[in-house]
Amino acid sequence: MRKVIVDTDTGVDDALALMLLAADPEVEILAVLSVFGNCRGDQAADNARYVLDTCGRQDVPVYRGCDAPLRQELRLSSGVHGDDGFGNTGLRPEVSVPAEPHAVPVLLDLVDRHEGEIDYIAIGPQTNLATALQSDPALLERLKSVTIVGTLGPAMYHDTEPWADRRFRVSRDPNVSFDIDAAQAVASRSGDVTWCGPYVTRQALVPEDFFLEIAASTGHAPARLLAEINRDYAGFYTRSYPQADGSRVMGINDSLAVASLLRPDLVTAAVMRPLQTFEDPATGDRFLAGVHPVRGETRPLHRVVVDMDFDGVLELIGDTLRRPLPWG
Ligand SMILES: [Ca+2]
Repeated sequence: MRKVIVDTDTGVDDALALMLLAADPEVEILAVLSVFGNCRGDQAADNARYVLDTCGRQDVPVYRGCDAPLRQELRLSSGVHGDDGFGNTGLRPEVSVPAEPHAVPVLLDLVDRHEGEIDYIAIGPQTNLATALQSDPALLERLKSVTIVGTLGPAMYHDTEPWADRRFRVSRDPNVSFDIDAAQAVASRSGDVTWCGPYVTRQALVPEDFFLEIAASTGHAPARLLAEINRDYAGFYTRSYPQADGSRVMGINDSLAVASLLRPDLVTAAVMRPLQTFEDPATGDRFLAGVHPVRGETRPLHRVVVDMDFDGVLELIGDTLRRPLPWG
């Protein structure tokens, strides 16, 4: 049984990613930790609670984590996921997640109890992980693995300056840009760390009908929840990525990272890279990117996913959502 901790700013694509983990009989979710990002941190915690309750997984505990970045000003993705992270549907769990105990001490305690056994998956800003690293600088090495949604690039060639390579600026990277100091703190530590960023995740746009059809044909509660919270989110993606046939599409970003953990065979290309921050000369925005190792490289090398079997991921999602409850 795989032991997993999920760190999420629970918006729409996080909900689907959580479902993949909640449905897998080989996964024991030790804890879900909330973080600000797609919505406020307290909303992210309650949204995670709502998703797990909908999946019949009242057994999985949710803890409230960091509500703000380490140093920079708080920003949220409410334009994409709605003010509540759930497309302004106003769905709330029966019981809200309490403010205490805080997610970071819970994380440190779980690592003490399950040294080297935990797969950590961060699908929001990396603030909880960076805060825990302040108490335990070796934390990443004490986890079995860390999978993170974030970072641009990676650099494929020696002769390309980061900013000259379109892979570095193909997309926004909200999880990193919302707390660049946290991203940098995590990137500077050794461990079995995999980054699955927008360069990969934005290639996977799924027709909204895929989810609506499963919800209608199965009537299963998790699929119906997705169909409900997807509406505004699919609207955002369809405006951003207009389709020739006018069909509505949506991103499944966080699910790709979860799929890369649960099904490593679906990762078709990845490279080992040091990560560094750099600045957009036009806007001053800071980014994290996998760059080419230099001779005598001393920075830790992390794995950066380059490509995935998107059809395989979609099959995994379809199989999951069609599986009747109970899950787990
Ligand atoms: Ca997320």
